[in-house]
Amino acid sequence: MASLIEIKVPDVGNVADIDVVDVLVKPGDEVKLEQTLAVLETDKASMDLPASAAGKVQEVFIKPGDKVSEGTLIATVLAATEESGAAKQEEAPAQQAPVQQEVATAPVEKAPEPTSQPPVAAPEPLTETPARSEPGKAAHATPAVRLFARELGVDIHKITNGSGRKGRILKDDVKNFVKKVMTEGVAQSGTGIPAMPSVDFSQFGEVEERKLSKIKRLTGQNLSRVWLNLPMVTYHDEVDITEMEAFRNALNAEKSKDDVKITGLIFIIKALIAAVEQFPQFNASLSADGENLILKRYLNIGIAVDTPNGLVVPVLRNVKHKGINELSAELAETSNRARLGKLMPAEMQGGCITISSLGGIGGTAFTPIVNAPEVAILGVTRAKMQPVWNGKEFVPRLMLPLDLTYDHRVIDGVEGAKFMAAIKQYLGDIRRLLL
Ligand code: CAO
Repeated sequence: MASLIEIKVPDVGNVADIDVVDVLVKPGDEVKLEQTLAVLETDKASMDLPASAAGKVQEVFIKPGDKVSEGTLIATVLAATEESGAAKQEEAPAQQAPVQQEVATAPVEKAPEPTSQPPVAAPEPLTETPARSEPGKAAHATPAVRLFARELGVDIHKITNGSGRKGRILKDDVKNFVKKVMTEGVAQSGTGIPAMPSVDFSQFGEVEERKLSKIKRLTGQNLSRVWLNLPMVTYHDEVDITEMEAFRNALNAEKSKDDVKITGLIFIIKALIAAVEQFPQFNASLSADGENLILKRYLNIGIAVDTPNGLVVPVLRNVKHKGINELSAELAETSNRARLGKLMPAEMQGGCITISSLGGIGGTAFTPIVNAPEVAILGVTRAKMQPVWNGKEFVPRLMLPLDLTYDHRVIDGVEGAKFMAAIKQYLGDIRRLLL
């Protein structure tokens, strides 16, 4: 006996119009449970939509380029009924809704948390949304121009006067529309920053144009907004982690081959927790009117993770009472899922302060951008052995460079320096974490 299962986009919070970037199955394909049916992309992550039932695909209702929301029908699957467990399904025709509330656990991004400090008046969104498009009324433009507009996120229906024959919308009209919106938006923000000119690089040599991933595009927009809105200062220092490293190596030596190894980052997380408890203004956000500081009694730490689709920031929750091993296991598991694009939206929300570690790669210093509405971010680059003067002689010590960027509206320079000094104390002598 077989039953027809409708696979729909599950509860995705408040996010609508999620891009479908790839559809990996077609009618007639046999799919296994949890096999990826489609890849969705939101502003922070590219995510797989897994099959919540095994069987033969009957119909696929989406294609790349579509936009989906919670409840959108993805596909129907004819599944062999099993007697046990969640796989047991009711037989029903595909049209009969809802046949079966198959809740695929697709990690789809929720709307970003409301920020406590709204950005300056942003340019009017360029993105085409079904709500704004005039149903049934096609814009007067060739498919190539429509594609060009879509790539720039422009709602072609908003371009009213095409400069082509009989008002046809041309590529230049799309470019001019973008320029106009950007310039007006910047003017509204009061920054007066002129738009970057568009350059035809092909006049200098061969070029290839590659589309940025959605995460990169939206991360870029967010970073620019933070950069323009927050007066940020980055304070650099370095800390002697020779003893900490000896302890870390000793701990790792006790571990078996299959255990998660402890990286230095875990000690940095512990030191950051202790420092935040000492300086609660670092676990705060400005209220929307900029008049009050919202101090948080909970502490969640965001960790910037590099993934093939771009930067994501999963959040380690309620870290105050978590130990080194627990944090290590959680970080390894979370960053692994981040790289596979399998993070749930909620896992990237609610951070209080972020760490961006480039230490596994190198560097001597950098200036990370605050993950607003948080007020500070700690950057880490590569520790290296250095000759350090101890009053009598130079001795080899392992020195770790740290970079603290903070929102200067909330954190004073002295507070920043004291906060860094506390982190240094904890990392320099980790016994202090017990105090
Ligand atoms: N100094 C010296 N060595 C370091 C180090 C440091 N500061 N930090 C990490 N390492 C070493 C680790 O000990 C590990 O060594 P072994 O392979 O010998 O065990 C190696 O580098 C790789 O570490 P890792 O990167 O896998 O692990 P981590 O816990 O240090 O970091 C994570 C985890 C998820 C933060 C990291 O993998 C990552 O994605 N970093 C990129 C973050 C990013 O993109 N930041 C930029 C954002 S823009 O502001």
